[in-house]
Amino acid sequence: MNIVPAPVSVERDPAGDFTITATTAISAAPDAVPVGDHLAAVLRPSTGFRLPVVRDRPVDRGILLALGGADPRVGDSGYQLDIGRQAVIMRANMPSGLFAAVQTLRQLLPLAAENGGPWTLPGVRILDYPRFAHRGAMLDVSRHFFTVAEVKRYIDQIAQYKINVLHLHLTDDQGWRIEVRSWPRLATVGGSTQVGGGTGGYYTQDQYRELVAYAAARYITVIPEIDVPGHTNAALASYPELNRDGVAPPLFTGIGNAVGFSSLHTELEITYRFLDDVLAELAALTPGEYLHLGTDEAHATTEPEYRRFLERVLPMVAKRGKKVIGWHEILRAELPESAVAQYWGTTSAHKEVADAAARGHRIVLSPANRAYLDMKYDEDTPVGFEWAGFIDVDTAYGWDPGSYLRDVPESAVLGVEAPLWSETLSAPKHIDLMAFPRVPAIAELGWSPWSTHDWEGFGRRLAAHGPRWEAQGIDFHRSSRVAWP
Ligand code: NGO
Repeated sequence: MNIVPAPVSVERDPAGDFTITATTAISAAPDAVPVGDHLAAVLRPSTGFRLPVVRDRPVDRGILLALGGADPRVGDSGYQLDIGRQAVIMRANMPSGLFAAVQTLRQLLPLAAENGGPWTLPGVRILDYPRFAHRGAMLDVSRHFFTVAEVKRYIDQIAQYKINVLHLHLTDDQGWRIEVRSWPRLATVGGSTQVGGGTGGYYTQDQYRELVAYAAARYITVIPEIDVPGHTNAALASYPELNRDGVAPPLFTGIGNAVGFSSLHTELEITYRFLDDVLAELAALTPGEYLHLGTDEAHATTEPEYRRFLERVLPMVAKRGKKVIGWHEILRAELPESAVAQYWGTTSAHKEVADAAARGHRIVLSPANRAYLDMKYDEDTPVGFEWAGFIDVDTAYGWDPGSYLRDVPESAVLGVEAPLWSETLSAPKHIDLMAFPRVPAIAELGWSPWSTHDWEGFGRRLAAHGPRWEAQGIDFHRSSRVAWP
């Protein structure tokens, strides 16, 4: 069995194989009907079977989605999956757990099930739940814009690996990608281009809501990022009044070595009116608990300015009932304990981050030399950067989030996240290439118990996913570290 991420425990029962047939039905607890529908939607096109979803009715030979009655260890996100000759039974405490069970079930079907038959599932008893609460993927839609359909496609890809957070990097120097009704030029001007020029794009609030709902239906929470005070050229270019001299700089379509060149003006009062408006609209679009403020590489802001800026902006998030997350530079400011720092450094010791963990802050780990999906695999990778080194899939997989940063204990680690920055990524096929097979590696670090960690075994399981990705049209990187079939 080639389940990724590896489950907590799997017991095989060779006598218990279950075959999905034309008469198989799916019976779901009332609150689990949407998950039952999702399962049916995955299975129907390939099997051609009807697979009716019934509400909580006993079915003769069928697939059962039950809420409650699971081993207490499964918590909110885990599940039990029992496959026997007569039935497939999934049990969880919450629908999100059943959704995770469905992802496992999907991987247990023979590959033929992505385009043929027969549809036999191996007899198993699986108990499974995540190691970390936050298992994220970040997509930079600012440097290059990705359409709603393209982001949905990525959501579908990552959902299969039990990722539960999609962090959208919505603003940067090269583009502002979310409609803000009180400051409309942000999107219409700031979103009108991208790296290399071209038309860029932005999400209307309705489109953005649609993305959030699409993710939520897959138990993925969207964390929106408005990157401030640096990385703000697109905003400054949209509104002259945000600039000290009242003159808007030109739109920026480069990549440039001048990272961090732009900054909101921390001494201008309009800066704070602007951000209060933006964050009000963003909070209203966000069912999740976090708003991401970026806060990285504010090289054009002095230390006291940076601190005073955040002192003014942090309450704007809090008063809307949201918590703040920022890249780890945010720790330079005075923060509420609920603030989360996202570590993107390249060393395995970081004093400010360790001190923050000791003060009670939770940390999301995105070490750039392990988890950055925009790093090349090797010198032949056609897109990407190499400033944090080459990251082949064994490197992406080969670290323990629970002990990676010195003096950051596992209890302080909220989870892991794989950022995909898009300076060099102009097409969905580039997302495929950079995310696969590394996203499954980071997903496994976030989900699976450390006791399952084993590069050989992971590489073997991963290899079996290659043909599945092919069947799904994912143009993945055939890393030489993996013996693809
Ligand atoms: C850095 C920088 C981003 C770049 C990225 C490229 C962070 C947090 N800030 O990561 O603006 O896009 O590297 O790898």
